[in-house]
Amino acid sequence: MSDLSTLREAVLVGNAEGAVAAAHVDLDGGTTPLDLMDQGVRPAMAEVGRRFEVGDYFVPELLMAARATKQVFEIVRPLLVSAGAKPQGRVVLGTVQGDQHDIGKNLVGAMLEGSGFEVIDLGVDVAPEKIVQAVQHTDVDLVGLSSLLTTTLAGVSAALEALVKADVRDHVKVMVGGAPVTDAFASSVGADGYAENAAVAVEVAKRLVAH
Ligand code: B1M
Repeated sequence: MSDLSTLREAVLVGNAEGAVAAAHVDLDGGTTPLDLMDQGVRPAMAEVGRRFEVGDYFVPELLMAARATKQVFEIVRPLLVSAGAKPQGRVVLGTVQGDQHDIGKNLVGAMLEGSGFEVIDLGVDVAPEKIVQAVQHTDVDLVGLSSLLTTTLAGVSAALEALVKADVRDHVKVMVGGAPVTDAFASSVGADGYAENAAVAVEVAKRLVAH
């Protein structure tokens, strides 16, 4: 595996063209698509977040880095999805209400697809009612909720409460994840599983649908 430093640097400065070129070189050099995202892009985005926190970066820099990441993901997604596997189950996936972050959620979705799950992606800023409707109208095995903001952790509990209120909570398993989400938080809101990254999400999803 290459050291991914060119890719990281390109993402960090929001150079989409450079990031795509570096990603091609890294993949040709034997880096796996998942390592490219988790060990190249993700640490770069963490550094983007840190710079934002200390006031060195502002929203435009976040957007440029996100644009670079999305273009890299366009190359990676087909590689993850075409991995193929036996059918595992159907997942409804979404970023919770009030939250626009979707890079991690999309990566989790692509990994699940690559592992044989059918993924119904409800997108970002998903209202609890929309999740309930998806569970009521489709034969769903698992609901996956992503939250990237401490302020939208409330959206995770709201979604779980809505499933209970609509009397469909027992029909599905619920997996949660995202930067501020922890195992303890997942248990406290009554989720069935927590995953800290996309690779773990696949393992947790498989375990949950097997029961
Ligand atoms: Co935002 N943002 N952002 N942002 N942003 C964070 C999250 C932040 C930590 C940055 C910081 O201050 N250090 C901070 C949150 C602080 C907090 O709540 N504690 C923050 C903030 C404050 C904000 C705004 C409020 C900024 C503002 O406007 N003043 C605003 C909110 C908008 C909103 O959502 N309402 C905002 C906006 C944005 C952009 C739109 C500019 C952009 C998002 C673009 C997009 O997603 N389309 C953006 C970005 C890019 C970031 C950072 C820099 C990078 C996020 C990312 O894509 N990471 C982020 C800093 C950081 O994360 N360190 C930050 C890469 C991705 C691969 O990792 O998303 O963690 P991640 O996903 C991982 C795991 O978490 C896990 O697996 C994934 C893959 O391994 N996972 C799951 C995720 N979902 C899962 C679901 C699962 C299982 C695992 O099961 C279902």
